[in-house]
Amino acid sequence: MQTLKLEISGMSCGHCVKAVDKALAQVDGVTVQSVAVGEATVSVDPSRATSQQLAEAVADAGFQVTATH
Ligand SMILES: [Cu+2]
Repeated sequence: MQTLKLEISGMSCGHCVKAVDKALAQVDGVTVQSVAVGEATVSVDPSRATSQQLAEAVADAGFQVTATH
């Protein structure tokens, strides 16, 4: 498992946190560790999920991943 920290723009409140949490949790191979306004930390199985898939899931929820590290 690999730990990734995502920087996310467009988040402003607890509803955003919940929406991002839900979006990331739905990606196969991802375990959400924590989500706060502007950032999320996840554990990823690199053979099942890519950072691109994480960015797409966040984008589908209406937010934007600005950096992954
Ligand atoms: Cu919000």
